Amino acid sequence: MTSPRHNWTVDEIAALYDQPFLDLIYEAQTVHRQHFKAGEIQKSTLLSIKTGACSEDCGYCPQSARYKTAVEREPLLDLQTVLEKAHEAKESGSSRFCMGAAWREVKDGPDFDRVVEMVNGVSKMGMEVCCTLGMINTTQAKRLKEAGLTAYNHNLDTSPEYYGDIITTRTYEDRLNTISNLREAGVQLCCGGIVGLGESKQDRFRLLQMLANQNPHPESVPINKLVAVPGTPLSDQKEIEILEFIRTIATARILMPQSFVRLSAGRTELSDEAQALAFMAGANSIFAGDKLLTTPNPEWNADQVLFNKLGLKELPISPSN
Ligand code: SAM
Ligand code: DTB
Ligand code: SF4
Repeated sequence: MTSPRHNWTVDEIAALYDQPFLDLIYEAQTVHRQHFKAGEIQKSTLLSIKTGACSEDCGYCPQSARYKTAVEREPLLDLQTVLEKAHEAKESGSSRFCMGAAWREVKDGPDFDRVVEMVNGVSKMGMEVCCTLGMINTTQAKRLKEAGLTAYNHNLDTSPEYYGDIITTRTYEDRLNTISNLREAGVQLCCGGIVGLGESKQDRFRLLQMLANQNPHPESVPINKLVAVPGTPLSDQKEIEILEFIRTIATARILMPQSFVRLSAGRTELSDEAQALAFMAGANSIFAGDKLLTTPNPEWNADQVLFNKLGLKELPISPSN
């Protein structure tokens, strides 16, 4: 049994990532089976509760007010609408409901009060509940936790070195501070990044190192493949080679053996075979439902067919929730 480490060097990560592909997948699957039941995949449903008009300049994001994209801005949804969506998600087999807001940061006031009510309502439905609302302080994080929040998503996105090429309106340090505020509040962390932003392999290693050297590891690690959205600065970014994407997932699995590794954005561009490889490489969570926040995701039925073909099972909601 491999126990989690928090002192990975870039050279060690490079050696894992660059080993012969079959050896890498075998190692990742071996580690995976030491900690998880093979073939059990956790499904999360995403809902954008506040869409577009974001002040930040994240180069990949269709919700930034700085880029002309097809995203239509929408104010914060009302409580009832959100609870109905959560109910539908539960009925369709999701064990976790994640609400995302196109905010730079959480601001105290009526909107945040409403989000706290949403968290409370979803939690009472017996689902795991997750939020991604931008930067947050410890007091706000504690309020969400008391309302029933299971986890908070805040990504590092890429390496500290490449970060400034992608986002200029907040720093890597800001992200690390939010992560430490969440830990201080005792909230579980969902923290990962994006590949295919034009980063080098070295940047990918550094992102993985920044994630894996956190102690404890983030409980879930979303690995997003860039969705190149027209109108964003990265709209013409060349797609990352799928096998490199799979290598990233497999390396994440080996580095963070007890974390849920989530095959996140970009699934619509993956074939069934590529997704099967990602599961083989240790991914054990997906976003389910036909929409991520603003971009498409595979339809419910398509996922059902894939699960049947591969003999995968949905992870049930844990009894503590
Ligand atoms: N506004 C909050 C924030 O930035 O933390 C929460 C929502 S934001 C959309 C959540 C994450 O989605 C980003 O950190 C990024 O990793 C991911 N994301 C956004 N647009 C994406 C895209 N086009 N392709 C892949 N991942 C994307
Ligand atoms: C994460 O790492 N990926 C999800 C979730 N956390 C919030 C978001 C992906 C967004 C993809 C672009 C969009 O749909 O707007
Ligand atoms: Fe705003 Fe988040 Fe999109 Fe950045 S990723 S522009 S902070 S919604």
